[in-house]
Amino acid sequence: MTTYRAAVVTVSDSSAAGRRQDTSGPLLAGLLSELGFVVIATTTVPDERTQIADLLRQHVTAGVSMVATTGGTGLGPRDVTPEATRDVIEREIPGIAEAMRAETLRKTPFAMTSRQVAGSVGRTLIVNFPGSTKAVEECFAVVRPVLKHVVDLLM
Ligand code: MTE
Ligand code: CU1
Repeated sequence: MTTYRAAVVTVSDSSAAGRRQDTSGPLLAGLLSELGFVVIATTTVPDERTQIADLLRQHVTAGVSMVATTGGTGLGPRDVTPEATRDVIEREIPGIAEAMRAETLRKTPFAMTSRQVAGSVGRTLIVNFPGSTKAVEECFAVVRPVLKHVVDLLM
């Protein structure tokens, strides 16, 4: 039987500095566990493009099936998660991000402000989620039915 391993990365200056409790990372880890992924790491990194990209590459090298990030997808001057993700992925999978935005736009017009991307590098899928727990819940519900199949396609 295939073991699906995942890593969760919370991108947030305040959480990385310990000024703010990270709730979205643990939520994402819980949702992935429920789906059958073994979550090997839940880490926090500041909104720094090179640090985010380095951490993503570490997880890719460790051979996880999926890296889920939360935060840093918006329009703030320090929001660089999409750029860091593009630094690492080989192939973008626009449909995954488009589906999350389009489907959750029915719940909030602010969904259009998230620049989240998804893509693959080698056998690893990377998916950006917005920062709030509400957004993580809503967006995860959209991709939940396809995640394992997407990961299978990369193997
Ligand atoms: N997407 C969904 N589905 N639900 C939400 O509540 N919040 C939006 C957006 N995407 C939201 C969402 C808001 S208010 C912001 S500012 C952006 O995600 C970016 O969030 P981030 O910079 O924390 O990633
Ligand atoms: Cu916002």
